[in-house]
Amino acid sequence: MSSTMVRPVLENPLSQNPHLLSWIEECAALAKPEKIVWCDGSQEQNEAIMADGLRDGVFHRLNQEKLPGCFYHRSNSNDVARVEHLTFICTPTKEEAGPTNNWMAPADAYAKLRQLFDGAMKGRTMYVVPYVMGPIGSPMAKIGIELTDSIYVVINMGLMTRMGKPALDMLGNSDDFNRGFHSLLDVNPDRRYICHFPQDNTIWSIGSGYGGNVLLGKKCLALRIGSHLGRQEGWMAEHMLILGVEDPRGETTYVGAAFPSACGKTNFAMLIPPKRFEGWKVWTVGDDIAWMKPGPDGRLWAINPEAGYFGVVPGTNYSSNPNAMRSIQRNTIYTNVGLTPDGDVWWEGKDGDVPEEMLDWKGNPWKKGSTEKAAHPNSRFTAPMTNNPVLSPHANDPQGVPISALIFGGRRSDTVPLVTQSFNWVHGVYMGATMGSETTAAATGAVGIVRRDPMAMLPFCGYNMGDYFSHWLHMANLIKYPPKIFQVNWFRKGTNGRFLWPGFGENMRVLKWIVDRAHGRAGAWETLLGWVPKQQDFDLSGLGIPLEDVDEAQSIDHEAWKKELEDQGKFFEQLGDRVPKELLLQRELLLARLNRG
Ligand code: GTP
Ligand code: SPV
Ligand code: MN
Repeated sequence: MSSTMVRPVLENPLSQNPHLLSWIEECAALAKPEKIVWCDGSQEQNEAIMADGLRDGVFHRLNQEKLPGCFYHRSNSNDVARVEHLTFICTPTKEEAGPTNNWMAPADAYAKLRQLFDGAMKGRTMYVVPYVMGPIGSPMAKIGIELTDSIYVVINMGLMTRMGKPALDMLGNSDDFNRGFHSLLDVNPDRRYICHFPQDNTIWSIGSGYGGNVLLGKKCLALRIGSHLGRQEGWMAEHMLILGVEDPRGETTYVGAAFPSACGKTNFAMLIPPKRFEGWKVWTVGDDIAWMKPGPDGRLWAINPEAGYFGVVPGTNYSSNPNAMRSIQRNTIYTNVGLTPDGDVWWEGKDGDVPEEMLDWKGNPWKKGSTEKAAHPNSRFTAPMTNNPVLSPHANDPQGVPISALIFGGRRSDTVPLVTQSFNWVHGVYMGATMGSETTAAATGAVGIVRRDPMAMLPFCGYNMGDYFSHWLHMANLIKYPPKIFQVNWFRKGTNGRFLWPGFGENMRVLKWIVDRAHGRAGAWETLLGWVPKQQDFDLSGLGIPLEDVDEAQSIDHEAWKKELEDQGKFFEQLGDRVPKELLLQRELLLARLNRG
C-alpha cells in the first residue's frame, strides 16, 4: 500500500494475530474510517450497535409487544437483491472462472476496487466482524473476518453466523481466514462490485447493502470461495437445505436438497407433515447451504455453516410455513416489508386482514387495494436458528449429520415430473447438472425465465462449471455409501395455470418415498427419466386433490422432453470441453430412449 499511509488507531484490538492486524491496518489505510470497532458478539455490544443503528435510521424499532426484539430495515430501492451481473470470480485465468461466471483478472479487480475503496469510509466506523462458518469446534468450520461500514451487516452477521470472540479464539495466530472487505460507499449500482479472489481467500464487496451481496459469510464465502476450497480439499459446498426426517419408530434420515433461490428450501427444511403422517417429524439442520465431506464410516456427512435464516418473507404464513412464522416473532430483522401504523409488519400472503393503510417497502404511503406491492417480492427476514421450533438437535454438532439422499428441484411450470429417482450417481449428477428453473426475485433481472441452473449453483459456483461437474463425479470415489439422488418439481402447472401439486406440508408424501427408497424399502417403476413411485408405495390418502392432477404432475411429455434435451445440449455446448463425457453420454442415452419411445 502507499507510503503515505497513516497508521490508523486500532483501539482495543481483540486479537494480537499479526496477520489479522496488518491486514486490518492495510484496509483501514485505504478506506480511511474515522473509527474502528471490534465486534465481540456480546449482547451488550450488539445492543449498543443497534442503538447506533436506530439513531442513524438504519433500523426502526418495531412494536415490541407484538414483536419483541424485532427491528425493521429498508434498503435502498436500487439495492434489493443479489446482482449477478456485478459479481465476479477473479481467478488468474478466465478459464478457471469458466463461461458461467463474470471474470476479472485479480490485478485489474484489485486496482479498480482499490480506487472505489479509497476514502470510502471517511467519517464512518469500520467494524471488524470475526465469524465462524460451521459449528464451533467442527473440523469442517471456516473462519472469516468481515470489515464493513454497515451496521445492518454487523447485526445480520450476528444472527447468521457464530460471530465475535469465539471466532478470534479459534483463529489464534493463524493466517488461515477469509478476508472480507465491504463498504456501502454511496450504494450506487454504477459503483457496485462483488469480487471474489479464491486464490487469496479474499472477498471485496462495494456499493451494496443487501443480503447475499454483503453478508460475506453466506453466498460469497460459504458457496463461491467454499466450492473452490471444497474442490481442492475433497468436500462439497452446496446451495442445499439439510433436514432430518424422523419416522414413527424414531429413526432419523438426513437429506440435502438443492433448489434455486426462492424455490422452496426454507419451506421444505421446516416442513410440518400432514395429519396422515402421524408420528413423522421433520427437523431443520439448515435452510440454504450445506458443506459435505466423506466421513471415516464411508458416508457423506453434512454441516450447515450458518447460524440463522435469511428467508423470503412474501408468501410466508401459518398454513404455508408455520415453523417459519414461529421463528420470526422475536429477535428478527425484517427487510423491505410493509410497515403498519402500529409498528407491525405486513407482506403479501401474510395471515389475517390486509391493513387499511401502511408504509410500503419504499416508505411510501400504501392503501388497501393498491396495485403496488407493500412488501418487495424479495423482502427477507433474518432470524437466529435457535428460534426455530424444529431446529435439529444436531444443528450444532461438529460432526454434522450423515446424508442418505440428495434432491435437486427447480421451478418448472411444465416438463419436469413431481419426483424421479436417478438410476445411479452419474445419472443423478446429470439430473442436477441439467436442472432448469424459472428465475425469481432473489436476483435482479427478469423473473419467470427458464434458465439452466446446475445444482442451483449457477450464481454461486466459484470456478469452472465443467470442473464442478467433474468434482461431483469424483466425489463418488471418495464415498463408500453415496446418497441416492432424486429430482423433484413442486411447481408444475395444469392447463389453467394452477399448481398441480399442493406443495408445502404435502411434500412430505414425496419425502417419505425418497426416504424409503434411500433405505431400499419402497417400490418404483422404471421410466425413461428414472425411477418413479409405484402407486402402492406413494401415500396419497387424504390428499384432497384429484388423483388425475397427481398423474398429470408425474406425466412425461415426450415432445417437451425433446425440447428440453435440445436446450440441455445448447447449455453443454456453451460450457465447452470441460463438461465430463459421462454427462454428455447421459444426455445421448436419454435422447435415444426418447426417440425409441
Ligand atoms: P432462498 O432463500 O432465496 O435461497 O429461497 P428458498 O429456496 O429458501 O425458498 P423459500 O422456501 O423461501 O420459498 C420461496 C417461494 O416459494 C415462496 O414464495 C414460497 O411460498 C414458495 N414455495 C415454497 N415451497 C413451495 C411448494 O411446495 N409449492 C409451491 N407452489 N410454492 C412453494
Ligand atoms: C439466495 O438468493 O439464494 C438467498 C438470498 O439465499 S441471498 O442471501 O441474498 O443470496
Ligand atoms: Mn439461497
